[in-house]
Amino acid sequence: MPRLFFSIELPAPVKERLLQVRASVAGARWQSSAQLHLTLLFLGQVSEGRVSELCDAARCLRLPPFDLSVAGVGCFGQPASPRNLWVGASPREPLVALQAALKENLGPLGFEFEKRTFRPHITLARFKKQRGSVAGLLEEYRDADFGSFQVTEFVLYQSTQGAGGSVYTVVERFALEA
Ligand code: 2AM
Repeated sequence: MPRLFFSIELPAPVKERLLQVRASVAGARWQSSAQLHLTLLFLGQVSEGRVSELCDAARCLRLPPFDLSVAGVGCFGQPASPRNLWVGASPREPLVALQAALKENLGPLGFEFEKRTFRPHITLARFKKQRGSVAGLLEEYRDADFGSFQVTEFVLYQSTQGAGGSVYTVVERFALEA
């Protein structure tokens, strides 16, 4: 069964700036350019036979494009022993609205999703058990601006395991149009 999630892709110039945050921190598994993304809604395993239904429902959304600014590095967990180093995205409202609309369309069809509160973020690094401190990076990049762009579409990604970590492939793109 494919492992799926809805996501927003990032433009190359934003990715280039994000890759510059990479530093030598124990246990960090830094995301490659191809892995950098913003998750809108994580679905997990979806049976093959339901993927087209999922895409049909996502295609029905009618939401306008919006501007997104990528700025500010933070972490989940304690800075001295983080689980995840991320960069924020704002404003939150259009992201929350997009996630809510997806849930509203998919819920009645029986799709299940992550119950966690939505905290829009772009993961820069995940950490293994032995974790080094990111306090210095937070200090340096807390207010860093990585650029803005117009979000004109979102994508359904399939996640598979490759030698270099997760490989994300686009299943379908969905245009945002008012
Ligand atoms: P993360 O970057 O904070 O780990 C693919 O795994 C994407 O889905 C990642 O961006 C991941 O967020 C997100 N995601 C959300 N919920 C998840 C879950 N329960 N398991 C794995 N990934 C999840």
